[in-house]
Amino acid sequence: MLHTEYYCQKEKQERLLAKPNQPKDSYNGIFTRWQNPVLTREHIPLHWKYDLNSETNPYFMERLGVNTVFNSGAIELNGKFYLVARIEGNDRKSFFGVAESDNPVQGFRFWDYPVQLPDTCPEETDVYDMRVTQHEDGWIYGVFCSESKDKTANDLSSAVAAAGIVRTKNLKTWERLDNLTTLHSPQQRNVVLLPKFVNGKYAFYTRPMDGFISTGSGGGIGFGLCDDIGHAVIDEETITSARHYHRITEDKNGAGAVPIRTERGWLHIAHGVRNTAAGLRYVLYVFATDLEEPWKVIAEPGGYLLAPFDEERVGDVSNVVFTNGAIVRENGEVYIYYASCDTRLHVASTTIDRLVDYVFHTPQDADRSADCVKQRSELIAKNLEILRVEENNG
Ligand code: BGC
Ligand code: BMA
Repeated sequence: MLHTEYYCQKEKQERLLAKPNQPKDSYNGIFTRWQNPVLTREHIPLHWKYDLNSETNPYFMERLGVNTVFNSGAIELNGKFYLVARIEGNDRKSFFGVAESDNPVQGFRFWDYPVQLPDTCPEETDVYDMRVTQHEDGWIYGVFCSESKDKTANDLSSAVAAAGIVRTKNLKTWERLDNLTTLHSPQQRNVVLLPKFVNGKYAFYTRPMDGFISTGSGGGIGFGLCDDIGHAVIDEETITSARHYHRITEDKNGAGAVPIRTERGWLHIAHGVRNTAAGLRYVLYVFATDLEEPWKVIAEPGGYLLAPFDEERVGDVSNVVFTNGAIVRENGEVYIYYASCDTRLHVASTTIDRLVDYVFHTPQDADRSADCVKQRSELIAKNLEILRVEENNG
């Protein structure tokens, strides 16, 4: 006999999973935010948290609670939408879970078990933020952060971040490959595999950094090639989108979703971080790289694409939006899955055409207040002229 509370909780969850999503009533012409988060801790199957045996769990208590569901890889396969989400237990350890839906903005349901990632690194403490790349070699790759304790440091919270690599054909059985080695950077986070070979090699966007948190001398998002995906080693990392003083990327930046191939170039939805009195602030931004030489930035609008607004601003790690997955449909629709505050996962929708227009026609960062006012005043002057003509005609 199941506890009566099971039925109450189950019904509540079914209502949540069946809830239709609606676009939000905010406009910028670039993308549409959707009202309901697509994944939260309330989406976690009850049998992942409770012991359903009333004898061993008479109070129907959570035995293994889940704290948050957020940063998620994303892929469409055979007309279905899959999110490979970062799930954090009450114990702070993260793991991955696949949630599936017929609809890109609602109805995501976790499979029966979390991802059984092959346990090949005894020193690995935590795994998170998987980017899912459908590669032209026929495999689906997952590249994620593999975090271990830094045994050389006295500081208890000192850690080492590396890029773990797995591959699969069905998101069910995963083969673990060697972690990525970057010869010139001791740590890596936010590594993303490009879906296409470049000069016959596997191409990664990296994020060279000196320490676990600080990117130090790391100038921005890197790019590197490797021959053997089974033992991936990158020698040279070329900086693509760079960090800049007084821009949204001043403190750090990193690749986000798997880059989107368009006729004009690769589109990148990345994150930029600046430091504030209230801590780090994470926003999403966009840049484009050349199709043939994908380490060359060919356009980078000034400012952010998407920043934490309203209820997105508060959570475990406040003032953060982060993406590591987007789905691009054959009809040109784009669904950007972004988490707020390391707590829940949202979706914003747009199209390739809009993103291309955005990336190539949004002004670059003018870098100085005076020049920003000039930039805006030019826009205003042209617009006032248009309005004047319109008024005379009307
Ligand atoms: C956390 C990540 C975070 C990183 C750097 C890790 O321990 O799990 O969410 O990005 O630290 O702050
Ligand atoms: C990072 C990421 C994310 C996280 C963000 C904010 O460095 O790798 O996991 O969303 O910090 O805490």
